[in-house]
Amino acid sequence: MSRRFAAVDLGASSGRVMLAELTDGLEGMKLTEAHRFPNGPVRVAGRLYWDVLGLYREILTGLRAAGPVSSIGVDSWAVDYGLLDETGALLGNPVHYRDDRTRGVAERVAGEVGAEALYDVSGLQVLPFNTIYQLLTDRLDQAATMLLIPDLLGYWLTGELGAEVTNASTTGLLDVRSRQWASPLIERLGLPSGIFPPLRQPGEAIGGLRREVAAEIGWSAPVRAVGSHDTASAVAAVPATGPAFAYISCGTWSLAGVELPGPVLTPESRAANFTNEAGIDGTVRYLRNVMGLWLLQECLRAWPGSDLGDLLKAAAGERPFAAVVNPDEPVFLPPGDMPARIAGECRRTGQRPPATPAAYVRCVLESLALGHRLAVRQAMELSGRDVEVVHLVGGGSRNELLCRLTADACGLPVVAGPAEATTFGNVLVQARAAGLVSDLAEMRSLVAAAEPLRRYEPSGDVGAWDEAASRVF
Ligand code: ADP
Ligand code: LRH
Repeated sequence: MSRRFAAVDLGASSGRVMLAELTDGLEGMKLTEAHRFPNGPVRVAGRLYWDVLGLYREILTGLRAAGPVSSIGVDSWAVDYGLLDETGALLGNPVHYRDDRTRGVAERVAGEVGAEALYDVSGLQVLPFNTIYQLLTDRLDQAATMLLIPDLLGYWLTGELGAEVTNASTTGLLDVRSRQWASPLIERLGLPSGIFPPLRQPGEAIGGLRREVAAEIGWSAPVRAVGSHDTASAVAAVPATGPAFAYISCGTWSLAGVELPGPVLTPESRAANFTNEAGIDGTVRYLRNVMGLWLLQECLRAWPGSDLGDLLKAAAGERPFAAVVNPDEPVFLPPGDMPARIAGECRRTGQRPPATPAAYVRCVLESLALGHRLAVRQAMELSGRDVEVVHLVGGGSRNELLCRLTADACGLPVVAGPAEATTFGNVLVQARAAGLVSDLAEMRSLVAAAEPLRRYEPSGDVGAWDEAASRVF
């Protein structure tokens, strides 16, 4: 018998509704794209938002196109949220994590609570936009409930309130040890503890579609919690065959690190700004955010009419190491003229800025490879985990030059794919709840069997990477 599942996966650059077909014998898993739609920041009156209602409408279009399924799972980027009033109505449009409303808040909170104490509770890396800092700038007087984006969409689809735990772990307000809301910290910060809904686990049933939703799409099915943080789903679907692997979930962001059985909360780990996010089955995603293909996306936006494929071909022929930047400079975080900011960073570090779009693309990809190398090396050192192979998943795995540069920079083989790892992770958690799959290892072997993967052996001059790194780190 074959079973169909729908995965709603919202990335920061695009959203998709994917249809997966699995057979009981598990000899094959077929993914098809029912609907894909663009996503991105919308600036309104000086503030950056997500178009959350537009995304909801696209989800309904996608579900209608997908046709009836056994269950639906929703994942999205982390951190951002909507607030509901006591009637369940949305209070204001969710703000985009690239908005500057949290400027200075992380520093203020560290001053008040202590950076060590915060890390000891949440194990989270400090990113200026973590939910904890956003909430402290928000108007909460009317708020009855805070819902992270997939939970908000789940509420609109089913009417049920809850907070899925992998995504809740990106708020800065979840206890990294107990995986419960960190009530003493929430109280200490003066946040209203009642707005944090009960936690739910990946695989748990959320509820059936609201009658009006079922009428609109033409069928009904239960919605099930998955690893609703897109990175949790992506890492669950890394097609690793043993424990000695690092991963880079590479899309708008590159999330680079290792999977561990428990958190690393040492002072060295905090100093390196490594995060301990909650994964499927009690695992820990020990990683750091690298700025990712956002750098390239924003360059392309600055060059109307440019073609990514043509630029990547041209970049492959550009002179190596002409210029590199630290991809994680905070100046790159907001939207805006990316080539100008890259040129500024090159000048600041005593390098001549790239002269052509192809040279900029080369600079971006070598800089990202340097960021990948640093994060993978530090993840190994700080966790003590042995790494023999780096799995690169997400849209970035389609970028052959980036995969090759990452293998060279890390001095490790890179196995690229699947590009839709997040969807696989989302679907496989649903399939497991339906009794079709057993554990993480079996999920991973199913992904490896379902997708052609490419392997890049490291080559080139390691000394040249060391020299390039010394210019910017
Ligand atoms: P997100 O989930 O954050 O929106 P994705 O995982 O979908 O991101 O990855 C999107 C990125 O993948 C694009 O910005 C682009 O750089 C890269 N990408 C997608 N398709 C290709 C392709 N055919 N060749 C090279 N790069 C690609
Ligand atoms: C990737 C991601 C990442 C978060 C960022 C906000 O899409 O979820 O794991 O840090 O978005």
